Amino acid sequence: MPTLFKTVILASITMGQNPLTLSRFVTEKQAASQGVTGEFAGLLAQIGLVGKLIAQDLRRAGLSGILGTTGEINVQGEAVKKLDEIANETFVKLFHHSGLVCALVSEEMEKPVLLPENWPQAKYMLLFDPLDGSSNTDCNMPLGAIFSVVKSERKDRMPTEDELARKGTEQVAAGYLLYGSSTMLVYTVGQGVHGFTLDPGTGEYLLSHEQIRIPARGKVYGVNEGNYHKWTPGTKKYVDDLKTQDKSSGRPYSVRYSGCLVADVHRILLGGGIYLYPGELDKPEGKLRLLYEANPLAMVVEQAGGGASTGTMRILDVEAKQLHQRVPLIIGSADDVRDAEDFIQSRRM
Ligand code: FDP
Repeated sequence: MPTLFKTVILASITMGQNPLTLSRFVTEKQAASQGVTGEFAGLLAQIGLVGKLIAQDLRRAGLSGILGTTGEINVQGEAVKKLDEIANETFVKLFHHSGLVCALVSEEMEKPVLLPENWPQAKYMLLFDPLDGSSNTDCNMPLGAIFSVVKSERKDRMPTEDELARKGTEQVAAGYLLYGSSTMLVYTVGQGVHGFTLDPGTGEYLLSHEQIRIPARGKVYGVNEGNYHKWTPGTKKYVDDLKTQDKSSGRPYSVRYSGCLVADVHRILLGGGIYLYPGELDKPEGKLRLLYEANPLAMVVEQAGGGASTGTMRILDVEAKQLHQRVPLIIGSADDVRDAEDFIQSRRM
C-alpha cells in the first residue's frame, strides 16, 4: 500500500478512536491549571458555538441574500457589510444572556455593552472583531473573528467603560475563529496555543493542532503592497530587502496576502514568516485595532514563540487609551519581526 494512503487511513482511525473535543481538552487543561476556571471553559464553548452559527451563515450567504452592505458606516468610518452586522448580532445575542461576561466590546459598536445583571458572578469581559476581513465576504474568500478576554479584578463595583481598555499583557485568553476551507478555533490562555478544527460530521471542534510553534524564520511576507508609496523609508527598505535575491538567507520571500488578517496570520503561525500593516507617513497609527485585533493575535503569536511589534515596541506593552484605538502591526516569526524592527528603527539600511 502506498505510504500516503496508509498515513491517511491511520490518521482517520486515530481521530475516530480518540477524538479530543474542545470541551474535553479545556476541561483536562483546566484540571491541570489553577488559573483556568469552569467559567472560562463555558466562555470558550460559547465562542465555539458563535463560530458554528456564523460559519453556517457564511456557507449559505450567496443563497440567503446577505451579501453586500447595509448602507451604514461603522465607528471606524467603514461601510458595514450585512454579514458584519449578522456576525456582531450573533456574538452579542449569545453572550448577552449567557451570564458568562459582564461587558462586551466590538469593532462594530461604538460603545461597549455593559451587563450589570451578570456582575459580580461573571468576571470576564470579551472584546472582539466579529467578522475580520469583511472585504472578502462577497467573493467567497477566507474570513475570521478575533477575541480577547480580560478579567475584572474589582469586587466592589462593575467595571466602567474606561477599565475595558487594557494593556495586552493583561489578557487572560485570546484567539480567533478562521472560516476557510474548514472552520477552526485557535486559542491560548498563556500556556501555549492550540487549534481545533470543526468536524462537519459531529459538529464538534476536534483537536487538530496541539501546542503550535511558529518557526523562528519564514519565507513568506504578507502586506498590502499597494500602500508602498505611503510607507516610511524604513518600512520600504525592509520590504525591498525581502525581495532581494540572496540564496543564503532564503530571499526573496514569497508574498501571501488574502485581505483577511486572521487567515494571513494563521498561515504564518503554522509555516513562519511575517505580516505587516505598518504605520504610514500620514497615518502613523496604522489601520488595525489594538484591543480586538493586534493584542489577541500578539498574545497567540508570542505564545507560539513568535513576536509582535509596532515597529518600535512590543504590541502587548502598548498603553491602551481608547476602545477603538489603532496601532501598526508587525507580527510573525521572531527573527523576521526583529529584522523589520531593525529597518524601521534605522539600525539597518
Ligand atoms: P477588513 O477591513 O476587510 O475587515 O480588520 C481589518 C482588515 O480587513 C484585515 O482583516 C485585513 O488584513 C486588512 O484590514 C485589509 O486592509 P487593506 O484592504 O487595506 O489591505
